[in-house]
Amino acid sequence: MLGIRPKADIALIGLAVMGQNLILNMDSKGFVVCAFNRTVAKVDQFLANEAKGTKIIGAKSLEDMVAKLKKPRKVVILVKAGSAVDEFVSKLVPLLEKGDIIIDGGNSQYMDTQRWCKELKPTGIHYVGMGVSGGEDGARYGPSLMPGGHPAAWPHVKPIFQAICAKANNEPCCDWVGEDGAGHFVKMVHNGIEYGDMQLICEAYHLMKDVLGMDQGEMARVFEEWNKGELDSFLIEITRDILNFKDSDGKYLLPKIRDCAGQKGTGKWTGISALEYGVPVTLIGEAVFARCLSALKEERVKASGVLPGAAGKFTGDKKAFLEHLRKALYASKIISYAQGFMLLREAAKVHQWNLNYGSIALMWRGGCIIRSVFLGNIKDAFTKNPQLSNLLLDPYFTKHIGASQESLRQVVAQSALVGVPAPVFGAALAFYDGYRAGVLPANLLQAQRDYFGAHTYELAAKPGEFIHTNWTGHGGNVSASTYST
Ligand code: 2AM
Repeated sequence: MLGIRPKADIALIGLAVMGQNLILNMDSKGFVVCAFNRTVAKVDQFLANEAKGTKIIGAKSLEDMVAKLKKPRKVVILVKAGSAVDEFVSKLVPLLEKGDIIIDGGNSQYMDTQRWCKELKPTGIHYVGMGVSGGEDGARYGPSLMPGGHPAAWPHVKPIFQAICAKANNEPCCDWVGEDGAGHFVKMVHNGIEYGDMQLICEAYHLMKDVLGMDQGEMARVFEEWNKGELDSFLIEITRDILNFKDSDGKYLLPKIRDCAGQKGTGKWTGISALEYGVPVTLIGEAVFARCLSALKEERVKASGVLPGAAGKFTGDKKAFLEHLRKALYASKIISYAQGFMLLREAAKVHQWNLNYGSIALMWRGGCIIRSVFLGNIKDAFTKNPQLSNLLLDPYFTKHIGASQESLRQVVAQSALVGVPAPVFGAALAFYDGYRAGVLPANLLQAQRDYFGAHTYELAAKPGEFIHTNWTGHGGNVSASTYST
């Protein structure tokens, strides 16, 4: 390689559509990108087709790629999460030197990113785990980028990532998230919230269709209206378009689609984290389970002919109910995001990540699937008060949940009476009433635990002092300090 002056600003490994589009995006912003892929033939194909006429260069091997990079070298890996990332990082490390930067832009689990950060620390090679959201279009024209890892990497990659990311009110939807796995953790929670938002919209559609008997054109017009107000968001907008979409036979496509949801696992991982950190992220959990239930198509069809439903029919005012539905969706969104930020806060505490919640809201404000006007209000709330313990307690959101919670009750009650499932609306309301309850029935729960397992309890008047009662007269007076069920 002697005599060849390295000219690439950054390299990207992984020429699937996201990788190709990110490269084209970086190229369009003036950066010289070197492309590489496991199946090397794809590099030439890419250069001859999508990348034709650009400044993009290709590499024939990892060594070739590294030689073409300016220092400190920056390498983005965008391949299948898991072993493919591990393989590339392992191969790259011996080729790189202190100060070089590896950025994993795939959907890796945050624990994998934590592991690599720890492992590479002694080498001086900086590791970054970066959440990328926005799909193919986002990658090409402006994704939401959530980088975290070794902070020393940030000044070097910042100019590139903030140039290619989405902008919201001229501010970049990309900022440094935090240490080790923070970027991928935030991306995971983003995806979980996406599950919740989508399921809420699906439940609203279900209620419009089966409670109000609306046709698709009518529903599309309602979503069109909703998109002009507080609910203004990418997901509401595409729902309107999906409802309006007609197949080649001139009929609506949506009713022809099998009602079985798929999933790739990021919602599930948010749920697992919620359980692990003990944070009641009920809405996302219920959204994941709603997908699981939808997948039981054959069983559901069989049960539909056997199990009786509700006797009730909707007799109320359609227009009023639609307004309840809009407000219920808004209230549930506030609750869902409050839960998501609760999870971020707890994980940050455990891992000592210094998260900036306002900046996370801004990263999600544009470019990604959950982008919405609403996230601008969340950003404002955390900017005003970075120590805000819960979004529901921010004056703006307290006021708005106050104005919409009655509607959420109407929707949950009505759906129960007519037998149309609305599990995520229900989860939102149950959390809300639980969170605002000064007293919960956990006194009985503690008594039960102490009754059968001598797990002890505290008296309300003496918190912190654990005592045991001999409830039956024939049990012992010894409490169980290690036994736990
Ligand atoms: P490929 O084109 O050689 O299959 C999305 O699948 C991207 O991840 C592609 O660039 C693909 O490379 C890459 N990829 C998938 N599995 C891989 C593995 N086990 N090792 C390396 N790259 C992999």
